[in-house]
Amino acid sequence: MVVRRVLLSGVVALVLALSACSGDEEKATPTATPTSPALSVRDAWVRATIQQMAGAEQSDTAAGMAGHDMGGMSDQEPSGRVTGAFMVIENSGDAPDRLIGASAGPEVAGAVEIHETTVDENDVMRMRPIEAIEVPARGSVELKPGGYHIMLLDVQRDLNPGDTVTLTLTFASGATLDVTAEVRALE
Ligand SMILES: [Cu+2]
Repeated sequence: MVVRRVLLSGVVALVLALSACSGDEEKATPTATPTSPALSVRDAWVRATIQQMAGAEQSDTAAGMAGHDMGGMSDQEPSGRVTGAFMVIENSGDAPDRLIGASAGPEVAGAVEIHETTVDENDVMRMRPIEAIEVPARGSVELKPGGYHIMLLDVQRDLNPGDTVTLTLTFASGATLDVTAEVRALE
């Protein structure tokens, strides 16, 4: 406890929360982990899948989705349906956190990854899986087309505007958040 006492109160709370729910192991079980009161999500949405099937008038972002770099995902069919989830993650706590995983349930997506879209020197948009997205203390991070996003791979059904998708976000602190994302067409 001596070590913990010298830490910031927010960090102490996280350490205690982790040790309380993880028992002897460091890894947290998502279903048993309490939602962090410091983390919240707003403006969550998922791009409709039908949009990218049309193909005719794709925006740069949709084209980027279609031309997705499947590096490291060789077990995925390149032609499999993919889409992105976007939101603002807010952290009211004194300690930064990191989004390290997300899931949508096997009935929605065969796999879910955290991605970053970047533009290379030839103005080509590329996406790549990343390990985490930093959520700053007393700040927020935006997941948006052309930037950070949650990638739904091997999508199992049509996602039409007005549908909702429930995503479970997992953070490095051990916190999880269930997010209801509305399906929207790309504008
Ligand atoms: Cu992606």
